[in-house]
Parts: sequence; structure tokens; C-alpha cells
Amino acid sequence: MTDTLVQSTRPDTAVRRVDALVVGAGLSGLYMLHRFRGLGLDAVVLEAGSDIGGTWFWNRYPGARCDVESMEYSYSFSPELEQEWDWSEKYPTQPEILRYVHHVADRFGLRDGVRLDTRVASAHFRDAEGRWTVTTESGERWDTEQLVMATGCLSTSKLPEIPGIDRFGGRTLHTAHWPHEGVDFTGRRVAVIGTGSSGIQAIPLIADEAADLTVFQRTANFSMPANNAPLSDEAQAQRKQNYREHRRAARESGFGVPVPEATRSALEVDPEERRAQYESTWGRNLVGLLTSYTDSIVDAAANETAADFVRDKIREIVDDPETAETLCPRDHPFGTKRPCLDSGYYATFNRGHVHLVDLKKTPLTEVTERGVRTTEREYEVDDLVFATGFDAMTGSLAAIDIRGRAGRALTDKWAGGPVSHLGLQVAGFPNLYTITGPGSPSVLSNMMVSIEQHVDFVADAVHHAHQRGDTVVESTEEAERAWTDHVREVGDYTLYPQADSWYMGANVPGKPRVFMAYIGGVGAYRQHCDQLAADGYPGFAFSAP
Ligand code: NA7
Repeated sequence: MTDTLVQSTRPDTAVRRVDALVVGAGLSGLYMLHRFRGLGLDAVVLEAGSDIGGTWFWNRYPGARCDVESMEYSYSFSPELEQEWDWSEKYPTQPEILRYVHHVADRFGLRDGVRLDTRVASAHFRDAEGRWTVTTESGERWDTEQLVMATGCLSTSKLPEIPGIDRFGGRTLHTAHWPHEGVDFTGRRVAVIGTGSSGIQAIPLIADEAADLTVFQRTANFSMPANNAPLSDEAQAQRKQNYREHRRAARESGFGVPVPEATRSALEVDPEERRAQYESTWGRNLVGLLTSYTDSIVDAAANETAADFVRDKIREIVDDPETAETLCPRDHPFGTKRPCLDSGYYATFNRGHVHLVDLKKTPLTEVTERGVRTTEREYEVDDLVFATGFDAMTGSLAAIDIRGRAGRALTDKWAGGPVSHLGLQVAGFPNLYTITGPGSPSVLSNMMVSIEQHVDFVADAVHHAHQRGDTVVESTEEAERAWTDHVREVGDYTLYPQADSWYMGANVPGKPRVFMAYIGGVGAYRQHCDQLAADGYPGFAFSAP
């Protein structure tokens, strides 16, 4: 470790003093460590898990896979790394991404900067010194100038708010806490609750093993075929030759994935041509259908043409018309909940031992000793799989007692929903940075593109401060207000606020209903951030207490 031990006034504890603490050793935390070390800073990463990898360490359920292509969901900061790493499939599996993370940690010598099994409990800013005291759950204390929350947007998992979950006598699993040794469902009766990305990826594979599988669906989701396949050496070599150009296009795009820019409204083309366009995107990638026309995500009628197209596909695949109708999403515009990429999800419902329960008609009421009960009946199962998602974007920040100037709690400041400057900083919380935080493109983008851009922005801002002889960087209230208003305005222009999505906080009872991500696009967002840096960081105050 690079930290120095400083004896505190309390004889029983030592406070470890560093320049920078990073919370979380996922893809953002590790790159942040690399950048801080490049600036010559004494930096340490605290990680709650027993190993590095973040999301890809925890989410080990069958079929867990990224929905962005391997060669795009990878770091771009090192051309040598880009050239030497080979991906085996179009879409990377969780184990392959985890191998990549370990390779990166070894290649850049990052492991000795990470403290594993260390969960942060609190972070309190000391006004007079302009430094943070960070305390871990085991009582370790750290004293740091910079504090970067690289805690991920989907890291605090959640269970349904129904009684009896502890009562169940069989195996209980959550997709986000999957046993490392794997789970054998052979011959078992299984219930899966939740049909977001995790459920949709896991269900076909669980169905392969289980004797009987019941899927409990609250909201039908739009899913498209991944068409996953091995990556050929030629395809990989070709991309590697053009990597710089491809990365540039990703950075300038809307979602961090290069796709042709739409020029026309979905409503100005005739239905045949529109259908052909949608067909050409089907099975290509996650964003092609949504970016086919200029108004797909802002105009309800335009959006409905895409939604109709997917519903027709579902009806083509699913044999039983009633099951097909239950699987057809009707309560939110296409894309306003993150669409899924699947491998055989809808066809799984053609298998005799797979059943679908519509929780909109018969809601869950409780978990019993033997299974789950809806308003209609009890379902007896051996295994209960929760694919019920996360307290997204703010959950992992709210779980830490974060206090800024004058002891103000972040949860207090965010009581009405998150406010931020660029999704990166919160006024009154100096030197605290949230990587891909609420108010930035984050979950609406290829996370790798957004992670690298945020980490680079933070490293550059800290370096700029130090060059001025300052140690404190703090967003102003005005800049925060203006940015938060802008995020809301752009969000309100779209259809996103119409959905009961985790983007809106709607999956967590009592959470303020606010569209938490910035939909202005990663390209426009990057340009704005770059301009601020070029102009000497207006909206940020620099000081040296
Ligand atoms: P998601 O996408 O939040 O999906 C969770 C699913 O669980 C979703 O279908 C929920 O229905 C369902 N859910 C949540 N709570 C309940 C209760 N109480 N009862 C019944 N059903 C419930 O999480 P994932 O892990 O699948 O994916 C997260 C992201 O990871 C994904 O978007 C990608 O970015 C990768 P709801 O829709 O809330 O009605």
C-alpha cells in the first residue's frame, strides 16, 4: 500500500492519510486509481467485495452478459491494451469481462492500491482543513483530500416489498449476489421474479435445467435478439486497425455506440419503408431501433411504430396467443425502460415446462414456506430467484453517511431527488466526485465511454487545482442549479418520464420521482465538459484552506 500511517489522537485507532480515496474497484474505480497515480498522487481504492470487478464481480447469474459489444465495452485509454486483448464473442460474458478487469489490474499494477472486503460507512468533510474523514464498517479511518465515489449505478440490489421472504424453506437467490460456485437447477421447480435484463438473460438458461419454471412478470419488457456469435479473428483485426476512428465516433455519439444519425421523422415515411428500416436494425444492437428516426424517443406516435414492431415480433415467436399478449409491453413507450438483448427469451415460453404469471392481474402477496403466493393462488417451488433489480443511481450513495460542509447530509440535500453539477459534483460537498452520477449520461450510454470521460475530467480538474496551488474544488450553487434545470428540461422533452422505470426511481417505494439521467447525449455532454475545462472551469470554485 502507498498510504502512510499517521497516529491519531485516539490511541486505539490509526488514521491513514492519503491524497485520494476511491470507493469501488469496478471499471471506474480502477481507471481512477490509474489516473491518480499518473498524477503522482497517493491514492487508495476501498472495495466492499472480496475481489475487484464491481458489477462484473457480483452479477454472476446464468447468461450474465453485457448488452454493448465487447470491442466497444472496453477501455480506450491505452492503445496497447486495445491491441493485445482479444475478445471471444460479439457480446462479452460476465466471466470474460472479469478476466479483462483482472488483466487490466495486473497490466497497470493496480492491485496493491485496492483494499478488498472494506465497505465504507461514512464520509464527513472537515470544513476547516478542506479534507474528508472516511470511516469503514470495521472502524478503519482514512483522511483524504479527494474522494471519488466509483460505486456504480446498479450496485444496491433490492427485493420485493412483500412479507415472508425469510420464511421460504428452499433456496433463495438474487441475480446480483449469485453464488460463485454456480447453481444447479437440474430437476428442480424454480420461480423467477422479475423480467428486466437480468431475468431475461437468465430465464432461458434456467429453463434448460429446471424441471419446471414459473416466471413472475410485473412489467412486460421490450427485448430484442442479441444475435450473439463468436468474434472472428478477421473482424477483430479490422476493428483493431480502425480503433481510434471507432472510439472517436463512440465518444461523439448519443449513446456511446456509433450508429448512423437519423434524419427523418418516423411519421414521414410510409409503413413499408419504416418496417424495412426497423427490420434492418433487428438483432444488430441495443440502440438501432431507437435511433432509426429523429422523434422515436420524443413523440408518442413515432415511438408507437417501434413498439408495434417489437410486439409483432413477440407474437411471431410465441406460440400461445394469450402468453404472447402477456409478454407484449403496453404500459411504457419503447426505450423508456432500458430495452433488453436476449438469446431465446420469448421462445422459452413455448416450452411445456415454462409458465408465465402476470403480476399485473394477480399481484404477489407473500412468500410462503413452500413458494410464493399471488392474489390467485400459491406456487410451490424449490428455488426462488429474485431478478428484481436495484435501487439505481442513488442507492449506493445514500447507503453511505456522506456529509459535506457544515455537516449537511447528502441524503438531506437529495431528499427531493438528486441535484448535481454535471452529475459529477454536488455543491457543498467539495472534492467529492460521483463517477457516472445522477445528472450525467451514465446509464443511458455505453458505460465505458462515460466512465472514461468522467474519470479523465476528475483527474484533469484535480491536476488543474494543484497546479494553481489549490486543494479544494467545489461546484457552485448556481452551476448546480443551472445544470439540474437543464437535465430536467431535456428529460421532460422526451417520453422517458412517462415510464415507471428505475431511471425515474419508480421501482423503489418512496423514492422521489425524478428522471435521474442526462439524455442530451454523450457527445454533447463531453463537448460541454471539455469547453468548461478549456475555459478554466467556470462553475467550479478553487481554494486552499
Ligand atoms: P431491472 O431492469 O430493474 O428489472 C427488475 C425486474 O424485477 C423488473 O421486471 C421489475 O418489474 C421486477 N420487480 C421489481 N420489484 C418487483 C416486485 N416487488 N414484484 C415483482 N416484480 C418486481 O433489473 P435488472 O437486474 O434486470 O437489470 C438492471 C440493469 O442491468 C439493466 O437495465 C441493464 O442496464 C443491466 P417492474 O419493471 O419494476 O415492474
